[in-house]
This record gives sequence, structure tokens and C-alpha cells, in this order.
Amino acid sequence: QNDPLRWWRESRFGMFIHWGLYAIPAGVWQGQRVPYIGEWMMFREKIPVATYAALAAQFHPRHFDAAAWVRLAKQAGMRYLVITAKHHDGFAMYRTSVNRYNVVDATPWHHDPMVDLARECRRQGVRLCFYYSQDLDWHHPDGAWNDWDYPAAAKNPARYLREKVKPQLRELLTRYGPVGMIWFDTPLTLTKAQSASIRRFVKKLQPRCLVSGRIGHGLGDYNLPRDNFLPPGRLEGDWETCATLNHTWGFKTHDHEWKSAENLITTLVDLVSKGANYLLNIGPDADGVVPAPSVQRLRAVGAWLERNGDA
Ligand code: FUL
Repeated sequence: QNDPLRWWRESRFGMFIHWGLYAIPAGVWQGQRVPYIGEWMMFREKIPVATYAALAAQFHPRHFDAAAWVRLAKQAGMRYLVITAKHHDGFAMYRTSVNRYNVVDATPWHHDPMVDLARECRRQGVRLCFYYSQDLDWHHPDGAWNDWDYPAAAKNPARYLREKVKPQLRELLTRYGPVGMIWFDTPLTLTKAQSASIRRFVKKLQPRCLVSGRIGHGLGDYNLPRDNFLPPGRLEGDWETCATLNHTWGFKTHDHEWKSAENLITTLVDLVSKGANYLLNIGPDADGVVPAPSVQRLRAVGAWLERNGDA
């Protein structure tokens, strides 16, 4: 009854949303179509901070419609939504006072989409959760893995946690109402003490907010295997597979290899029967449009659940 994991276990199916500045180049850099996942472009191309940051001036998603995104999740039978508040590129997709590198201050849109999503999630009965990259941050001088702008030896990870991660988490956990979970990711350089202190920080602000398995060092509230993992057999404990609909997480113009609706339904049934949640991604484009093949497939999954599900 009082178990904070209860809603998550009962949800089974969630919507992942990767949305950020990387949706602007959309997988094309200097005229080349890149083969890797779109949201890793800054790292893969070693794009200087100043060049990448200039993308923000083009971010004005005229078709963003929070109500429609949440409705799509509902139609698909998804009960929670995890959206990238800050991905590895370090750009905050919400209003932050920590720096000006965010969707309100740095774009001509001047708008915080998380306010709309929080409202729509509340209205439509979907749990709002935030993805937050707590270790990799290619924008902050002390964040992990940008050593083309900032020499590794000069980095002070403790300062990054103190000056960026925790203040930003405080904003996410105090400005948008109850948050279902913070979906931490890629704990590559954090010490156990650092992961533990981030976890404590979240729980102090919202005791019932879950912490994903990728907080690091086994300190999450549930386990996360690698991306797109399909377990061979039944899993012990609480698990979630996060998965793409095509090959990328962040929008790419030339990734057209979509998993079929049949594949998605079979995967959902398979995962649920093995005791895992399915967190399935959409990557809206820079105008805020969810690719039509994603919409179609999610609706088809929802229609199948309507006919065959028990909820
Ligand atoms: C990965 C990240 O590095 C990807 O960009 C994506 O966010 C995926 C869900 O997790 O490990």
C-alpha cells in the first residue's frame, strides 16, 4: 500500500521522450548523415560548446502540444512519462536559474514545456518523471566527457554536482508538483558516495520520488539493463527495459527503420510476463512534432491493449 514503487510496478508501460537541441541537426552534421544515436552528436563530432550552444537560437517548436503528447501516451496504454529535462549536452529543457543554458533563456521560444507537461499529466492521469543526466555533461567545465573544450585534469566533479546537478534537481523537484521518478543515466565517473548523495538529495525533497537504476552503484529503486535489452527469462526484482522505436532516441531525419506494431506488442507482453516494465521512446522533432510512424505504432499498441489488456 505504502510502497513507493507500487504505481511503477502497476504501470508496466511508460513513454520515454528524448527532446532537446539535438533535434535541430536531427542526425545531419556538416552535410553528413551520421550513423549513431542523434543525441550523441555533440560528443561524437567533438562540437565546441560555443558552436553547439548556438543551436538554441533556432529552437522554436511551433507545434509543441503537451496535451497531445500526453494523450498519445494514454492512447498507447502508457501510464508514466519520462522526459529529458537535461540530457548529456547539458541543455536544460526547462526554466532553470542555475545558468542561462536553458530553453527559456537561450531560445526565441522563451517557454518552459515542463510546465505544460506537468499540467497535462495531472489532468490526464499520467505520472510525470524527469530524465536527468547526472554525470555526463558536455557543457559544464566540470561535467564528464567533454575534454575537447575542457582538459580532463582540470575537472572538479564535486563542484559540478554542487553547482549544477543538485540545484537543478531542486528546481525539478520543487516546481512541477509530485515527480514520479528521476531517471538518472550513464553513471560513468561517479563514486559510490556521489551516487548516494544524489539519491539522498532527491529523497529529502520528495520522499516518494523514485530513483532509476542508473544512479549508479546499485543505488536505484529498481534495475535498468542496457538499452533495448530483452531478458532471456524471468527476472528477479524490479526491472525496466528502455527501448527505441527506430534506432535513435533523439530525432533523426534519416532513421526510418521502425519496429512494427506487432513487434512492440510482442515485446510488451514478453517483458511484462518476465516481470519488467517497458519504457518506449519517442523523439519529437525540433518543431515539437512526434514522427507520424511513432504515433501510428503507439496507437496500434493501445488499440491492441484495449482489445486484450486487463486494465
Ligand atoms: C543511454 C544514453 O546515453 C542515450 O543517449 C539515451 O538517453 C539512453 C536512454 O540511455 O545510455
